[in-house]
Amino acid sequence: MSLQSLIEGWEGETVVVRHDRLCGAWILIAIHSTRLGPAGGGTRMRPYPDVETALRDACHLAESMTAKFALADFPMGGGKSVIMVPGKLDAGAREELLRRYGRLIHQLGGLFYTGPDIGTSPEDMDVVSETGTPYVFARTERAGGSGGSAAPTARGVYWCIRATLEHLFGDDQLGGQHVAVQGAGGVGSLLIRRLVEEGVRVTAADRDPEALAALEELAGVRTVSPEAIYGVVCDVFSPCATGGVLNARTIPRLRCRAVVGAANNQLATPEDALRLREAGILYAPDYAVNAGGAIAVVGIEAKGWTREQAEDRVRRMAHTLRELYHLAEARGITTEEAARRAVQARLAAARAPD
Ligand code: PPY
Repeated sequence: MSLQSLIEGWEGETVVVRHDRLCGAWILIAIHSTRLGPAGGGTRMRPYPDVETALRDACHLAESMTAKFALADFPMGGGKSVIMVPGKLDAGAREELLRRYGRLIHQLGGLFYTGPDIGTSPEDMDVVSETGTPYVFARTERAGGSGGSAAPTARGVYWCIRATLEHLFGDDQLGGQHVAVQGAGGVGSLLIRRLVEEGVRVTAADRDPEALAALEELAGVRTVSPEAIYGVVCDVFSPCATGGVLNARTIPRLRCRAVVGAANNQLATPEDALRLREAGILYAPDYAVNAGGAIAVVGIEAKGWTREQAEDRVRRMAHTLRELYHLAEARGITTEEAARRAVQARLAAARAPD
């Protein structure tokens, strides 16, 4: 698909495209909606096969950010930035690119606020904010930020897993359940630690052997290959790595009662929500589950929330998820459709931008 047809076919508001001649990177910022507030979304940095694929990813992820903030009733719009890098950059070139990127964010003058995502860290946000301030969130605590979004994201997933167990079994007390976690990176590893601390058995997989090795000292964690994680007999499958993992190939292999995870855009296609329901698997819409990081970070850094206030808001996501489960049952629709309707209602109730 060409850039032209991608942009023409997208329902979002604005796309910012910058080719960085100095290092060959492409910076693609997708602003999906500013109806609820300025657009916010992380910065994903990685290679892609081509610019079209990178832009499609940015647009799709930006749309999820709109849904995430709307569902959490947080006054921000949805955007996402993708920096498509031409392979691995050396540390100096990478920092310079991040500074040029910060300058672009600054020039946008508040249209887009950013933070870390796959391929970028709170330390990177410190560098971006040198030129991009005040539009950069989730910097390190050393630099005056709230210290990253992985921990509140993991806590949000944790509360949503409990709400899901309660919905399925009538009891949210942890102990003895089994959760299969796909991805032991920033969010996945924190989630795994919390779950095993509370007596949950965890089976984990990650493409990076080092990430798995770091879990080996934890009692209660078993590791399997990336392919085997789908077939683990468990209560909850928790995708905490990349998107598109729930699809026609993987769903028939799942042996879980529910899917509750942190990854963005878990469904490969909208039909996969139906496929999950037909398989008898309760799906927690990803953007209902993984909003904790964005909400806590922006709340603390831009709204002056205390950490306790942020934690309250993160816990409230589990309540919203329970409501979605009930709505889906009452209406005979998928949980994804229930979430989509809730998002549409929030957006419709807001004043259209001038
Ligand atoms: C996400 O939740 O996927 C994010 O992009 C996180 C985010 C969003 C806005 C500011 C900081 C982090």
